[in-house]
Amino acid sequence: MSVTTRRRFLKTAMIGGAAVALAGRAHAQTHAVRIAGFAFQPARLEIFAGDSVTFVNTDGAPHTATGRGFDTGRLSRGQQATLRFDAPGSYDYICDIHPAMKGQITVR
Ligand SMILES: [Cu+2]
Repeated sequence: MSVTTRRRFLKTAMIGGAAVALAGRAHAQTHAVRIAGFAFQPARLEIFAGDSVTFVNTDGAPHTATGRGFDTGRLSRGQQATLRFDAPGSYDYICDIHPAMKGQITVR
């Protein structure tokens, strides 16, 4: 994608209500999930509570990452959204526009 067509926006959301203290971890990490070829890459991701995930759409088609309690909203090509996961659990998600696209984030 070219610099001129690349649009960015940043969205933050807290998953699971109140922020949780990051026990024993000095730095929360931000992980990347690329949306390409109508698939989430990686489709399964394991993170720690307090970490964030940045979803980046590199497809020409618009996509979302939508799960219980979180939603990137519609991402056009080159757009990204960052969501923070504070509550441990397993989060299945889909693309709201193409529900056959599936992913899972496990929060330890
Ligand atoms: Cu999609």
